[in-house]
Amino acid sequence: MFKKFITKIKHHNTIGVISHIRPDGDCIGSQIALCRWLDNNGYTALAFNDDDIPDNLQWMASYFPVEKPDVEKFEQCDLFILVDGNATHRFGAFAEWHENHPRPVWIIDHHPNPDDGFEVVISEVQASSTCELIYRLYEEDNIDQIDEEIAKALYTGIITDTGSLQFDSVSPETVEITANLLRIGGFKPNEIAEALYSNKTLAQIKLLSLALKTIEIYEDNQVAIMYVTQDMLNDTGTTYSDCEGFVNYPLSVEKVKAAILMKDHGEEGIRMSLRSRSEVDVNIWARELGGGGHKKAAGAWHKGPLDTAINEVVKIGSKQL
Ligand SMILES: [Mn+2]
Repeated sequence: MFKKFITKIKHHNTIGVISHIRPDGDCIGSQIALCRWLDNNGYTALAFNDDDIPDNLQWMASYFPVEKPDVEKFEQCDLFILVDGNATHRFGAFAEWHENHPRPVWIIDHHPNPDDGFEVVISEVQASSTCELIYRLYEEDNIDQIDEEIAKALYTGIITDTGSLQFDSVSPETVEITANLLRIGGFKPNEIAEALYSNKTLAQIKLLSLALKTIEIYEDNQVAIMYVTQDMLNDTGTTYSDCEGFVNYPLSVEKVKAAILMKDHGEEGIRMSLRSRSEVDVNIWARELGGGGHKKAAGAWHKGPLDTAINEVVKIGSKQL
């Protein structure tokens, strides 16, 4: 899968690796593990992300520095690799800069329907995560280059993108790879799980309790919707970044096939996270709303207000029930 990639990259020296806006464990894990591979193999790697790295992933950033976009540093790069996304607009300031500064762009990703125009495309929809793909890069090149830090970064991406190996994107190979990473890295699963999940503040739990009260069921128990408003954030002293994982609660109601978390951003509209645990394809659902993602997890915006958003979004989703 990476044969051409490994050969072709020899023509480059300074490589900018960019992870998508609103970063998650998979994009940061794959970005860091790829930068370490580049570094190990004599390239100069620079890592960029528009947004702050979430608190529960900060520990990973000590393995390789992830910087804010910097035009002067962009200028130094003779190649860019986008990880965990397949449309340039998902990569923030780089997208705008690149319009006027054409340079080759490659992608490594597992989302469906990549945009045209990328010079090298490693796109595997069957892969559980981009980190699973970066593991295969090491496997095809030199697996001995995976050290404890790289193993932890790759493991984290796989765990966070698969709901701790629970989603149907998980193959026997995914589990074998995570086992190998534990063996190579010499760490225990609880070490990463605690860093990722056991760091909730009391304010986050109070916000969760307000959000849980909003769960309503639609379409004969098949769709569950939960929402968070700015008043709830004000009452608990939280921000929307504190809603991580909330959507799993409406999704866990019995018989529910798909769930949506709606975050009311007032004038800006409603930000929606859609999740499925059935044949319902939330990527199709979100695309009809101008968003997108995967079959089982997607996102979109609605102009609001909340009541209208709920009615319209349920109506669109009901076509798949
Ligand atoms: Mn991913």
